Amino acid sequence: MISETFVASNLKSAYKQAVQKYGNEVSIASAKQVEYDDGQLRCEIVVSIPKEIFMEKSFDELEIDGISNNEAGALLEEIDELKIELEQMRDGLLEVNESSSITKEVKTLFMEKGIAESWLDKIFISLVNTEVIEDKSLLVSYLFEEIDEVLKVKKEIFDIPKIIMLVGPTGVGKSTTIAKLAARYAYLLEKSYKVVLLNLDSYKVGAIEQLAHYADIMQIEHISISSVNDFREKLEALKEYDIILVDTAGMSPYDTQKFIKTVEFVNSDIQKDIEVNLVLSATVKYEDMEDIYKNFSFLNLNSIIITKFDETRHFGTLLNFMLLYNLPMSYFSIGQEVPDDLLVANKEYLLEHFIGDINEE
Ligand SMILES: Nc1nc2c(ncn2[C@@H]2O[C@H](COP(=O)(O)OP(=O)(O)OP(=O)(O)O)[C@@H](O)[C@H]2O)c(=O)[nH]1
Ligand SMILES: [Mg+2]
Repeated sequence: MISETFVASNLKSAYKQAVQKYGNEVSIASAKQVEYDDGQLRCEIVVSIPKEIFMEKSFDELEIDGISNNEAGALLEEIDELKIELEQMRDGLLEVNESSSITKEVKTLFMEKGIAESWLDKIFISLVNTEVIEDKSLLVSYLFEEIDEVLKVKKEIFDIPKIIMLVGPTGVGKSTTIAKLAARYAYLLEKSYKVVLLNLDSYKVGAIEQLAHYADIMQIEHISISSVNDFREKLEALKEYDIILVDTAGMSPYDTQKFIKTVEFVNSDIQKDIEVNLVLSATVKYEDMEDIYKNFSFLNLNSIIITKFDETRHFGTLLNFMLLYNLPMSYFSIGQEVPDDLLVANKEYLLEHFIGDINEE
């Protein structure tokens, strides 16, 4: 192992520097706060870098001429041995984590709330031999900070004309959210946008009526689309509109036929890109998450709308989805009322709910 010191204003930034330079395999050997001559407190960490990685990074910047095949072979062999050593050390570190009662307690707490073990392990490994891992509240705050850093929010930008399509599993609240968005863009912002609703949802009895009902109340134009050709023609004819909201049929992640149809719409040859929002209920089941992402990601997802915030107090599964797939969030639906129960997505709201759930322990 090779040691190197990194200095930054806080532990996390110092660790980040080390990771940027040497990758995720570095581990913190020690950490301390030091007062510098300018009166500022800084965090000094000493990281251990596996020899193999240190060599690799150093050699990356060097030109090595005339290295013989034998020498290269020996070097590769040594690297292989180091790799095995490294894996053993990694396992050892995991054991260290497992045996500490604080990490165990915090890990169980977050896992019970839905956060993936692999995600937590990655963080715990980076904290071995630091004070953070020895203090429960420090460790919990560190995890919240990490979550906050990974979550992404999509800014509401009106680069009009704009086509916004909502896709998602059945009954998650796509049509209700479309109605809320229509009201927001047409009436509730400083500027009024010219909005039209399109409905690709022709599979379900009552689906067209539902959206038409909202459209009539809001006096917003509403059009049903029958085919990809029709879609193309209608978009061409609707050029003077600022925002075109497209509702789609709810799809079970296993309904291949509907997927193929929707992919055709998303990829149709039109002038403007479609901004595809996956609508996901905050009550999503852990077992369904992966299938939902795998299947819907074929639709070039741009962002996520989370609905039914009011129907659960447990947000870990949802948060886990965000941490794993890292799509930006655009809006939150927090109830059935049109148009009131809609928020522009913000991390604080989601984190506050998650922290509330954790603190109920
Ligand atoms: N509690 C709660 N209910 C909601 C929310 N958003 C929508 N709903 C309700 O969920 C039900 C289904 O809403 P829809 O908007 O029809 O859902 P959808 O995704 O369009 O459904 P399909 O088109 O059948 O796939 C309705 O009863 C809505 O009032 C929400 O944020 N909270
Ligand atoms: Mg619908």
